[in-house]
Amino acid sequence: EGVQPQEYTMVKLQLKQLPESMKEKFAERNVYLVAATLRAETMFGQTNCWVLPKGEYWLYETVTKEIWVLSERAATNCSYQEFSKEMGKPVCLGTVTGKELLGLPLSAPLSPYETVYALPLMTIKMNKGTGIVTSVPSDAPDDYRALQDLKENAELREKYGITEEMVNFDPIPIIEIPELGNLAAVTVCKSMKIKSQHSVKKLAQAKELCYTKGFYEGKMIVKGMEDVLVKDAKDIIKDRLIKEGNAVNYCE
Ligand code: A2H
Repeated sequence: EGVQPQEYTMVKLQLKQLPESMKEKFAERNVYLVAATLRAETMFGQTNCWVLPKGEYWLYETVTKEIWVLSERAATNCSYQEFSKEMGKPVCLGTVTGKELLGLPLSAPLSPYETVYALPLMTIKMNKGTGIVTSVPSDAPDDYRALQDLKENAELREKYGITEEMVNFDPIPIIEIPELGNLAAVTVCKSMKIKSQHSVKKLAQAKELCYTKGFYEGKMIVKGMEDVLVKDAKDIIKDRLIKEGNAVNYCE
């Protein structure tokens, strides 16, 4: 937890199907899992979205009547950042647990996969960002490893009601990094022999390597953005997501 304010992009992944507990009351509403990311330019590589099974999430109603699923803490912060009518008074229409969200289909902006799924990540911190994390296994070691855990472990999938189809998504090459290639997180996790999402120390090293090298030396390889440096792409993509109504700026 730094003392510096952190500037995130909140990316909205719309639920294509509601959890049982919401089906009647919210049938006509647009409901989004709202994920906080520092890497807007990687949204082309989304394969799923992470929630904390034991986490409790608010159904936060924004000033424009959208419903955002995020932590209470994030909802309160949002209410100070022009997303609520009254400052400091977030409207809460109910709560859901992460468990209830598991396995639900979503649409993730900019991802080539038309439908992705909400999956369990045990290392989510509820006191950071929104408590929801979008997953880019090509460039985020944590995401790659957690998705591999679910792919490799049928018992883990069963425990959370996750099917093979929900995890059957390949990492997407979106950024080329000198020496690390176009699936940096995969390369680094393999070469460091990281075997679990709970391998916290190694994952922190892997993350640092991918992040620093990727940000300064990486180039985009997605269509229409070929050769744009990652550090230049970030704001271009962020602005595009915001303009299209798929993201907002968020500070904490
Ligand atoms: B990043 P910082 Cl491709 N708990 O987004 C755990 N992790 C969280 C979180 C929470 N409550 N909220 C956000 N995060 C993740 C993309 C990404 C991210 C890529 C590469 C690196 C990377 C796709 N996942 O982060 O502690 C989110 O994952 C490495 C810096 O505030 C968010 O950005 O610095 C990042 O951690 C925020 O971490």
